[in-house]
Amino acid sequence: LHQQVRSAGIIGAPFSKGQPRAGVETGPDQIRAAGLLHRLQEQGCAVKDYGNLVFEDVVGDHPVGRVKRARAVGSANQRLSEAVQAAKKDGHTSVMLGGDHSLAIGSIHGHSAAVGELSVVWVDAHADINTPLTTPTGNIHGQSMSYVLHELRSKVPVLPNFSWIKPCVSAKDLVYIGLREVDPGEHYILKLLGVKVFSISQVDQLGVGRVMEETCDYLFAKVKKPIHLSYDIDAIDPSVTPATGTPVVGGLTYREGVYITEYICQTGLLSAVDMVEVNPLRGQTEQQVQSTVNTAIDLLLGCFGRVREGYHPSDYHLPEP
Ligand code: NNH
Ligand code: MN
Ligand code: MN
Ligand code: MN
Repeated sequence: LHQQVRSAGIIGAPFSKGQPRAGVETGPDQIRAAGLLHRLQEQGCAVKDYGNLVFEDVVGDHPVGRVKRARAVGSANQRLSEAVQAAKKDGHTSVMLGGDHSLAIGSIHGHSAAVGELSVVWVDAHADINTPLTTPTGNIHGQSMSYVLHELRSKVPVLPNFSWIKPCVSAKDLVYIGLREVDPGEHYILKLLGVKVFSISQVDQLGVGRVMEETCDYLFAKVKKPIHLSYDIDAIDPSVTPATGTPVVGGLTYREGVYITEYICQTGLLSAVDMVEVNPLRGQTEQQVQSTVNTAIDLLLGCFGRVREGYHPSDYHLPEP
């Protein structure tokens, strides 16, 4: 049935202070309530649920320059980093359920602290690579990559509660897929660092099959590093996943989105995944919320060996008449 035994270490991160819209902190519980654990177990995946992290309130978290709620984001991510390190040390593929995408800071940091150098595949409508000085919004969920990239170290001031963060990813080990709303400062950074980007336009041009082949050819050119898949649900078209804080028209189809997870899974290198920005309060109907949550689950099932062609047990016998 399954080529290898997989195990998922689920970490709920009910955190929303990397952006201004309430509701995204309910993502982990909604994704669990829709059956994630059972569905993973059903497909032969071992599951350990570490529960939800508890994030302390931070008083006096006033803006630092343009950056909003730095202290809360810094301390939440420090806690998350430790949880991801623990899940990796227990031998699991770490699954971080967000929460907003600022949580990628702690997830990537903890993953790298546990396993060393990583490849990062960032699937998103947005690049989330603003620095505290280029951000047009001040929201840290639009800045996550800037804190973990070696190459941006000298461009990123150390914010309160961020001093524990050590850059741990090289620009050459990062691939973006699905971008379609990139700020000018971000576009400059991507060109400056020569980051590999498959914008939604390249997905149109090449098709998702070639995008994934080229993604892995590029990342595996020298050595095969463990993969960190950071999946922002807003990468998918809002007709499918409307319940998210910043929907952007013209996104990945459901099928393209799932194909990305199937392809990454079959590399055998997936070591941590983030599923972020599912915000049930942003759905206008129950159907919109369910479609968003169910898509998040299907993406995670794809990460853990689900294939759409179907399966049969290795001892299957065709019934004789
Ligand atoms: N680029 C914008 C910013 O930096 C929007 C980021 N919003 C996201 N990112 N949802 O995935 O604030
Ligand atoms: Mn069942
Ligand atoms: Mn994002
Ligand atoms: Mn996004």
